[in-house]
Amino acid sequence: MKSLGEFIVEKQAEYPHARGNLSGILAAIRLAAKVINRDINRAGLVNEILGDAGAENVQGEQQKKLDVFAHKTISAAFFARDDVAGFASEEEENFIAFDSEKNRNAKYIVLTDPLDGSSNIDVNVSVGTIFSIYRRVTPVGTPVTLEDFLQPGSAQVAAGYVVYGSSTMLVYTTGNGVNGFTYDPAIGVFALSHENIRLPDDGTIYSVNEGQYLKFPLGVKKYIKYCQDDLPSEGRPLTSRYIGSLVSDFHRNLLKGGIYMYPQGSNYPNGKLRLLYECNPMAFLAEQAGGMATDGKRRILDIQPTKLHERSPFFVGSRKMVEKVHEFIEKNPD
Ligand code: AHM
Ligand code: MG
Repeated sequence: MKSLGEFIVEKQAEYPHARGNLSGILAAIRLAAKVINRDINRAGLVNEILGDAGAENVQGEQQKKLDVFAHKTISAAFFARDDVAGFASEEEENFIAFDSEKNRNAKYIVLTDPLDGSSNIDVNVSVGTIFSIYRRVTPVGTPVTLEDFLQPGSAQVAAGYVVYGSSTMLVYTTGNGVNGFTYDPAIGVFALSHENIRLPDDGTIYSVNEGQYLKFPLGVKKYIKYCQDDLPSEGRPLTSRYIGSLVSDFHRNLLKGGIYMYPQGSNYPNGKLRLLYECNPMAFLAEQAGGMATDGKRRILDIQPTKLHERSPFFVGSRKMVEKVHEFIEKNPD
């Protein structure tokens, strides 16, 4: 068995000049994941962590107690180390500039969705933590600024997620393939279980909130009808699977092949998902596994963000499926 810790050390050794900062950040995420995992597993038993926090986040969404708790856990895990200069999260309007001298001297910033799909917590459905890591663009030694966070996804140094599912897994990339680690709670170790994950080029699963169908652009509606066509010779109808937890839906499609879509709609003119800590990290993982991620027209990783909590339409998964939905979008402008 190879643990995540061993794997990280091994990878770091391939870069003789690496100083271990990125490894330190991954170790902080690993620790936070264990703490969040423990609390999610007890969510039905412990009143203090189940239910609404009674406040809204910057997106105007109800915060769950576990959202707040996960945000604090991750933030504390980073602050306890010296490798992160700044941190931004779905749960806070502004980024946090860690202001100890050591943190100001750090090279990296991290963006996270601490608990994605949290509306699923109360009903025991899988949720996740998403992270995205960049090298800062402002000089080390100074406090980080918004500019450090508004980098295109192509500048990500590492990205990944933790899925708290029937088992808990951590999946990440540093730009050299995608690897997955399954948590063994008995020994408290993430063990390498999915080496060099490849996203199948084509798939049979489409994931979209079809309740929003009438609000979608025409091209997306037509693609959904294409998925539903009864054409066994071409492998259709496809299978519809939608958990409503991006991490879980993405993870299933990553392993089995499929497409996940959150298009723009009349209720969400720019889509629902956030570019910086939902779309970009998933796009980086998808591409690293051989898949594709776009906003229906542009490659997600090429988009220059202008706001911390910017939203984007999102189409991600098997290359052929994303190309197919593009054909429909191009042929059917609204
Ligand atoms: P969250 O970060 O507030 O949990 O919202 C993001 C989630 C995604 O995990 C999921 O794919 C999507 O919202 C589901 O949205 P909808 O309920 O509109 O289908
Ligand atoms: Mg989210």
